[in-house]
Amino acid sequence: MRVVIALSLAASFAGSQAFAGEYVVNGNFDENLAGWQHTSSDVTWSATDSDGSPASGSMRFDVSSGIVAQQCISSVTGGLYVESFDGKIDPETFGDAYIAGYLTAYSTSDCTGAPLQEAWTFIQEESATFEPASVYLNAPGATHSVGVAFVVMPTNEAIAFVDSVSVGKVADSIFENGFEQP
Ligand SMILES: [Ca+2]
Repeated sequence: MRVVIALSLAASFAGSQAFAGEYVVNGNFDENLAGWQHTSSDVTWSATDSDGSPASGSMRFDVSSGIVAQQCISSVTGGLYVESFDGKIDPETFGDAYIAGYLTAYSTSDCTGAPLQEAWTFIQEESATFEPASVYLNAPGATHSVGVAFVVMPTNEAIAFVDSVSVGKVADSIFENGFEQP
């Protein structure tokens, strides 16, 4: 019950509460995919930007099987994390597809070993425009790193984009007692 209350409050504060810093490196993909790891040449930088900016781009997936792009936020502690991003499954996609955005807490400092806690959200509708999505992770006290990952999973062949990735930690004081005020 306490967790439900905390997550509900988190949702209501997401729009106005300042985060204690930005944890993601190169979440706007201005020039390249620096800071992101992926195991396939099917993930490339694209000049398509979620805000239409000519000075920025996005991460593009052109995949016929599931693919992962990720980065590890190391040397962090437990608490409530929120990830927001913009995703687009291009209408040229053949068959169905989804973009899954994951946040995963690890006890190690480099996102290895068994996950302590995991949270995810999906974008499943094909669209000509980017759609916003967000997900909260209640990372346990033993957390020492948080993985940020995107999985694009097509039934046939999908073209998808991810942009404007941001991860913040919601102020601890809001959630120690489950209420806005201590
Ligand atoms: Ca961008």
